[in-house]
Amino acid sequence: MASSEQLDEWLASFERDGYVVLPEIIAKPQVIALTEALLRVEAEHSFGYAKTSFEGLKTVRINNLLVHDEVFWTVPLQPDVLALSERLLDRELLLSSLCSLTLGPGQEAQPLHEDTQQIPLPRPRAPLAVNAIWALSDFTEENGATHIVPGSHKQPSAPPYGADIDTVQATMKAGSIMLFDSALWHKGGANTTSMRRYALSCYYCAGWLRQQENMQLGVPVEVARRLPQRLQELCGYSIYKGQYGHIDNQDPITLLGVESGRRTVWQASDLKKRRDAGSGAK
Ligand SMILES: O=C(O)CCC(=O)C(=O)O
Repeated sequence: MASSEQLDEWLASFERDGYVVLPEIIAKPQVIALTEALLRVEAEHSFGYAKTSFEGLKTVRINNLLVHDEVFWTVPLQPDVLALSERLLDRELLLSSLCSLTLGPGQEAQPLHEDTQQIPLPRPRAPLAVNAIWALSDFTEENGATHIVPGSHKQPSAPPYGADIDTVQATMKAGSIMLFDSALWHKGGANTTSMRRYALSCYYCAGWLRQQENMQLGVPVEVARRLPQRLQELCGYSIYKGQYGHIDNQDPITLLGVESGRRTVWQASDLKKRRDAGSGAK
């Protein structure tokens, strides 16, 4: 885990530029294990190319990765990325989506966009979501390293969709992670090589925002029961600020067998009242 000085430095870059690259923070054996799992899942389920130009007609995207292999459970829990995301979104953040981005040879550049442009809130704004792009291959200009417009998270609007404007490419070594504000203007690059570009997108959102993938139904309950508790919370088995997401006043994590979940805000305020009255009586 990075030092708190290092985390502060990464956070300052993120806030200034809208992104930060964490160079080679994932060890090689983990990069290999993740890539091998992607290949195995792709073959087992005969996943083919995506069907839309946005997702990439020569790109294999495997969604809902948590259900496919336990090795993917480590991704949303990566300590440095999770610590930064918690500082940006608060500790009650959610995992919004977890998917692969395998750019095949001949994949064209994606249309320029930002990831929360459908959310009807004024810009510029505090981060609503942050995307962690995990490079499982070296990201090069030729194989489609993500294009970004540094500082564009501070623009008063999303980019004109697909606009042809100047960008820089986030080239990085395999094992590096680029974390960026969902409001940053960006796009996947074109892959002009004969090799695939392997990557993951681990996308977190504020705890009050709807997740991009429906994790409570998409991850079957028998899988959800086996996840580490922090990952269960990230999937939405949690109550935001003790108010949003409860089931009959219970923290949904209790449905997964965790004995005591968090109190609702209403239960907590009565408890405080009783405690204050009790201490006043002493
Ligand atoms: O593949 C990439 O580098 C970026 C993909 C992306 O931005 C997206 O699908 O929203």
